[in-house]
Amino acid sequence: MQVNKIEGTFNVKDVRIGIVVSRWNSFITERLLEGTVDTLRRHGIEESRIDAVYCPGSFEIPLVASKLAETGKFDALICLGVVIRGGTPHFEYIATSTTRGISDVMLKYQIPVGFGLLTTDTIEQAIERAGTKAGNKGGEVAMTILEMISLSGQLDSL
Ligand code: RBF
Repeated sequence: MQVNKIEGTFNVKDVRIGIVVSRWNSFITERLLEGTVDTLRRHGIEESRIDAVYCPGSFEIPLVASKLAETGKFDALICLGVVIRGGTPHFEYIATSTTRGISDVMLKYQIPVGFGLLTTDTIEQAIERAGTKAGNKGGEVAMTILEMISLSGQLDSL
């Protein structure tokens, strides 16, 4: 193919990343945070360039992300939360509103915002995705964010 192919790499330098962590289901969100920071660190991002901001629950994530983005100090944000169905309609409300809110922040502020919100039927499924059977989604979202920082930089200088 002779097209100009534009794609991100995982090689990004001197960036500042903000992570929003929900305290609800904190024993799982802390594992997601560990996975995120470990992956960023192994790709050359110094921990001093990573800020982790805690909020009460997933519902609060979009506001915190929005305030961080508003500072203009972050190249990207990563949002971490765990919403477990648990048989109440709250699951749908919280999951839907948080998802939409995170997406809104990304589009409004034009910076990559990683979606690390686990939405599961059971607590076991959430544990599986936070460093056990199904890997660590925190690490996966960190990889996505590195790629998106790289891609955004290239698109900004087209
Ligand atoms: N927050 C989460 O991050 N994950 C949840 O699974 C979760 N479940 C909730 C269930 C109920 C019934 C309520 C009232 C709140 C829940 N929250 C959950 C907290 C929510 O995100 C928010 O912090 C609070 O509703 C306060 O605004």
